[in-house]
Amino acid sequence: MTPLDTTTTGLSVTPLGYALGAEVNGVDINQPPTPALVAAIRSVWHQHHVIVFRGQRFEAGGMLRFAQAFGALDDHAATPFYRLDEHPELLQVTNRQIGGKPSETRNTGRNWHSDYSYTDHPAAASMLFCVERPPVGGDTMFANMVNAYETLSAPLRTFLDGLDVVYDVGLTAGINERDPAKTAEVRRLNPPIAHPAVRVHPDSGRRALYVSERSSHFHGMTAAESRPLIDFLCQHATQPENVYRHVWQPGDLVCWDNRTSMHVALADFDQTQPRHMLRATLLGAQSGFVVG
Ligand SMILES: O=C(O)CCC(=O)C(=O)O
Ligand SMILES: [Fe+2]
Repeated sequence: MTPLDTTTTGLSVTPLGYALGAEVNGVDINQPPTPALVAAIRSVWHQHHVIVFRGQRFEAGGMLRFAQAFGALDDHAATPFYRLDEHPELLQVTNRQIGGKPSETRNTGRNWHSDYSYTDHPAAASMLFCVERPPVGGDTMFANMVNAYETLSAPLRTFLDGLDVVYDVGLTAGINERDPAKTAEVRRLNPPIAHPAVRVHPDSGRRALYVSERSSHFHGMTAAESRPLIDFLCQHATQPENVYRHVWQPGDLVCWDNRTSMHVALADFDQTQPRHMLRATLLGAQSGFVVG
C-alpha cells in the first residue's frame, strides 16, 4: 500500500475498528476534490474498506460531485422507487413519508448483504449521508470480507474459488411486507443471478468472500447442500471481531466498498422517530449470469 502523503492533502486518518473502518478528517465533501485528494482517499479506503467523513453539510450537488470523483454512479434503476426526482443517483433510505405513505426504504438493509448483489452490476461502493437520526440506535454494522476469506482453511478457499453463488432479491429481509406491486416489479427487474463466490478487487487485487444472507444456493449445488455452507460463511464473516458498528451522527458520510465488505442496517430504534439518509451508489462492473 502506498503511504499516504498527508503533506499535500491535509488528510488525517483514525481507525475506528480493528477489522475495518476509519474516520477521515480534513475533507469538505462539498469542495471539488483534487485528483491528489481522490487518490489519497482511495488509498485509505482500500486499506480500511469503510471510511467515515464527519460534520459534513448535505448538498445534493456537492455529494454527487464528490461521489462521481470515485467512479460512475448508478441511477438505481434496479429499485426505481424513492430516488430523488431531480437526482436519480440519490436514493432516499428513510422512514419519512413519501407521497403520503411511509417510505418502503424504511427497512432497507435489514439482513447482511453487499449492495445490488442481486443485479447484473453489483455495486462497487456506496456512500450514505445521514441527514437525521433517531435519538438512539439505527446503527449500521459492517463486516470485512477479505478477512472472512483469508481466515478460511485453504481447502475451503479453493472450493469457494471455483463456485458461483446465486443471489435472490426475494431474500431481502422484509421484502414480503412491502407493496406487492413494487415487489413484483423489483423481482421482474432482478431475476436470480449467479456471481463468483469470491470476488477479486479490481484495484487492490485482494480476494474477498462474496456470500451473504441474500444468497440462496451455490450454482450447480442443491439448496440442501448449500444452506449449511452459506450459514457457516455468514456466521464466520460476521463474528464480532470482524465487524465495525457505526453509530450515526447527522452530517456523517459513510462510504463502504461493496467488493470487500458487507453490511446490515439494524432496526434497533424507535420506528416512530425519523431516520433519513441519502445514498449514492458507485457502479460496479457487469457480472453474473441469470439462472432458472
Ligand atoms: O440504512 C442504512 O444504514 C443502510 C441501508 C443499506 O443497506 C443501504 O443503504 O445500502
Ligand atoms: Fe445496503
